[in-house]
Amino acid sequence: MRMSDVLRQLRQQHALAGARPRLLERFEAFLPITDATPLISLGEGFTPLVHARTLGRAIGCPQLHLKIEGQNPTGSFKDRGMVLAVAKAMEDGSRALVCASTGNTAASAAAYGAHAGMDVIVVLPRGQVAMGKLLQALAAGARVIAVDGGFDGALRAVRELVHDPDPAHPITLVNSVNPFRLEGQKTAAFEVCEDLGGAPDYLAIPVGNAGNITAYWQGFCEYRAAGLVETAPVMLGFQAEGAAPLVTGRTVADPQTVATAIRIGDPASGARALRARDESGGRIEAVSDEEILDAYRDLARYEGIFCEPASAASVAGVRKLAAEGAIDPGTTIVCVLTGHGLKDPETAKREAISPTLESEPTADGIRRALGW
Ligand code: AN7
Repeated sequence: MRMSDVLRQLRQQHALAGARPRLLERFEAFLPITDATPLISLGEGFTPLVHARTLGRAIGCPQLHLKIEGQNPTGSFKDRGMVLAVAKAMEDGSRALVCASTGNTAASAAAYGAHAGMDVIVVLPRGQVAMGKLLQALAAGARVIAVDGGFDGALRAVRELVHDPDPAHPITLVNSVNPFRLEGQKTAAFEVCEDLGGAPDYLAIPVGNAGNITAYWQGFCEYRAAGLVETAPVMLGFQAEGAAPLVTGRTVADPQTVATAIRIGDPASGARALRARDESGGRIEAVSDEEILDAYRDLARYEGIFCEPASAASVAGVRKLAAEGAIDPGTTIVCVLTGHGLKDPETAKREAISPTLESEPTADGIRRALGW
């Protein structure tokens, strides 16, 4: 085929498919959007749902699917809620954003705030933020403040800051206590239903502040109430052992000892997450660091999906429940992978990478290095 024919064909396909949709526009009917809401976009949402055949077979769940939220613009699911929170802040005439964060919310707020021309302040627990996330916030020009006292202390501090507003420095809080965050995040549940042609039997998800599990449950319930799907999934939330306040009988260990997961001792949406669990007949369970890292490595090696360690809690949890016989192998399971592996290069270096082989730049050298 000649080049001009190829181009003509591509143009025709484009005209049929339309441009890439904007998340706020696509799901407008389910979102608190008015004529005055700017429909900003960095290309968030519409992330892939991947059928994990190899890993699914290995853990005895052949219908295992992965929702790859690391493919959002800043590499995590936070962008779905941030786009709406920032659009509503713009609508209100706000000039500045603030959040406390373990890193992904900060990276997202920094990017969308930059896009909106706003000042962004992010308050981070000192020494607990993965390098990729910190660099994203700094690159976007956010003002980064490190505090002691972990994430819970950082969130308390920013809530206090906005509770007692300074007229000289008006500012919008974009943590998930901002209701627009969860409204935006629920769109992931809509996409899962559309890609599967119905709700899955199980939805497995990592839990930190419990905002995302709450948002997914709301999304599934809204699609069911609208008659777009007939069922809603059983919700399975997984917290890192040592930071598992929603799991009965678990105490919160020293957050510093939790190597891989989101270190949150007092989940802001805890009560609503427990309601999602109970209404769906689901569970919230703890998984160990070792189980999380096993799943993290296997996802990359067997499925080609490099997620950040905390994300792998969903797959670790499903693997554990499947091994206990608590999941029917014929069912459709969606595991949410909340963030991209490049967020945390240190953990990748420590846990995931085989050594580099050395060779001179010749075919023979390469054969020798490979042991052929
Ligand atoms: C990869 O960025 O709390 O249960 O400040 O980064 O909705 O809190 C991130 C949490 C799961 C937990 N997976 O979600 C933050 C922050 C990843 C995360 C969670 C987070 P929630």
